Amino acid sequence: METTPDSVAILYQQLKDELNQHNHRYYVLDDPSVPDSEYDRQLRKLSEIEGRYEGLITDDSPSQRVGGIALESFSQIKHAVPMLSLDNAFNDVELQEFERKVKDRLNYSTSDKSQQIEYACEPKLDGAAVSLLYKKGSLVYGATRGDGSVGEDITANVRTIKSVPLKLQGDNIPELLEVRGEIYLPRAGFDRLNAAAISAGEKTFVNPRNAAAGSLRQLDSKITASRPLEMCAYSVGQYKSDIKPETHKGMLEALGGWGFKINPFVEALAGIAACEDYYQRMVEQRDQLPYDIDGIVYKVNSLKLQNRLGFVAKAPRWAIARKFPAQEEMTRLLDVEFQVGRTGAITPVARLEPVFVGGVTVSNATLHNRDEIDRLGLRIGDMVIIRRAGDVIPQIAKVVVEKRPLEARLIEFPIRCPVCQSSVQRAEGEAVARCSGGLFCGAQIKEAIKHFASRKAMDIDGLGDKLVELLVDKSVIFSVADLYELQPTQLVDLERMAEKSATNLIAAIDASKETTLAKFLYALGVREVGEATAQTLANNFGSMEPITQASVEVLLEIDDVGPIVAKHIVNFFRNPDNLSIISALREAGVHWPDIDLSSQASQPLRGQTWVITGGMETISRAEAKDRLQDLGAKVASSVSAKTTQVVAGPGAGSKLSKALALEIAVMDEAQFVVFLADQTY
Ligand code: JCF
Repeated sequence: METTPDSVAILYQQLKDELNQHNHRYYVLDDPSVPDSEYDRQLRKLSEIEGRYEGLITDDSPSQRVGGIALESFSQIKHAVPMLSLDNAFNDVELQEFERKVKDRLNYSTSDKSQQIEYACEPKLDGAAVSLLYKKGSLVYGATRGDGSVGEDITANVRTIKSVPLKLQGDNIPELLEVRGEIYLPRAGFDRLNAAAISAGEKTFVNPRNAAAGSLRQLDSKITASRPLEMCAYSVGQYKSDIKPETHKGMLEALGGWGFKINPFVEALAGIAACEDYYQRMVEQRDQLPYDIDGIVYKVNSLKLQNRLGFVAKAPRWAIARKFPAQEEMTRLLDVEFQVGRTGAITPVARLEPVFVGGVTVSNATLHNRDEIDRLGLRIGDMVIIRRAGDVIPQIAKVVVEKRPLEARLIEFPIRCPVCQSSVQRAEGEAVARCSGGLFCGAQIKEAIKHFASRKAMDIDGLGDKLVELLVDKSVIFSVADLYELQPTQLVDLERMAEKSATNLIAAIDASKETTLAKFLYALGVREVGEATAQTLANNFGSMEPITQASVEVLLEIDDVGPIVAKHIVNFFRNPDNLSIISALREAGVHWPDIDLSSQASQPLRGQTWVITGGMETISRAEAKDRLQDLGAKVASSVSAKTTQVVAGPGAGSKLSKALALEIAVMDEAQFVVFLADQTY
């Protein structure tokens, strides 16, 4: 054996200390200070050193224990069958290595293709492992993994999780069944939990796994009950039953039959090449899944073969986890820049040292607003944990305070707009700061024009974002109205613009003059007025003038228009600059057919307010609402003196009583269906 140089011994001790520190933060406190990828790297480095200098290994090495320590505040449960962990493969070569070892041990030929091993493949959920014991079909206890041989009794907590059966269902219920599985928090639940934590001014969780583990460790099970946790079963510990499935997949199917949630992507595939293909397929699906997965688990499917293979230390020889690219990585915050949006909203954007995370290279992350910066306690120069999961934009999940450099700088939020120097204002109770420059601000002009030209608005083909920026930067145009005055020569003078594209663009701008009231309204970019609201406004008012003059009260009469939108609409049309842009556009020839409200014979219910209550058996509520709106009625959710007609389905309650008290006409579902059939379109 090699002797250990002093430098290696020092490095080894440092690594051990650091890893033990990470372990404590991660397993005991549920508050990791570095991403898993960093932890994995350090652990691999440690294993490498231990592989080379065996004499160094001590009992306190993180490699000598898998998992965390059982907390004393919960009582302990000894696992009769140890809870195993999984060895990792980080690439195809390591996966092939795994298969070679399996075949070697089973005396299978590595060249004869007829001697294929069948593997059960499944996504590896990123949550917290649990063991659930059932006697004669009833849940006896639930335990965490702990260190694999002793865990914590979290029975009260697991009982609150809806996907954990309290009593097994189906046939052939085993006398004794210990189910192993993963408790996890779907991404949507995680986002909700963190949003609630932010509004309560509390600390957020870094990722769904920490949130799940933290939720399970609550001494008050009411807190656990309030968290949208789920449980998915993936294997079996103790087992006493007359029926014995022969494969892992068969066992999972039996578990499914007894009422456990089983991952729908489980497949049994022959040979490691098919497993690599499965990995590729799941990598492609990963972002679309509603929960985080951090890899694929492959298990020798035959339980008899699993038995023959056995396990080493804490991991089975018959299974391996092929890891995905990490969804969290550590990198440095180089700078924070401030972007100005269409409505003047100032968004801080983090410029990062590029880092590969969740399968892509990330060099920017949004910081949402000033509160987010304060909440994170972020400084320029900090090491940060970037999380990118699902289709969403990368987020800064946490600052690694331990790694803050001496020269880290506080982030100064601008008091003047970085583009037009107008003052930045933040309305009472609003998280967003805005540039007060309005259409004086170059950034707001650019965004307004991009929005105006976009497909669902005026649909000006060939007027892309880059061109808009160029036109505004070169002072060729100052507002959307200027688009209609553009001359081909002005465009050709711009770099990169050929004569042909200039002519095409002018033609597209010309074609956009013929539009609809709804599209035009949407194109104006009134705050909070999306496509649907624009359509509603057009249908209700029929033409532009009454919209520009509508009061908040009048607007509130309209279904789907709330007080905030109403205020934005009124403010927009009170602004003389906006009115003069609208006039200029109309003078330039932008036009649309007005909607003749008086002759809307197809809308016999115009001016009426209907309320639907109770269930419906022959028509869905959504469809009933659509039909009524098509007929011109407003569909309200509560009964008042203004209600014209109530439709009461089976089970109608207080709304029906109120309608009867107010002597409002009521029809039942059968009458309603006949009524609809009588309406001719
Ligand atoms: O989804 C998981 N996190 C997962 C973990 C799935 C499995 O089939 C596992 C596991 C840990 C150990 N199987 C073992 C044996």
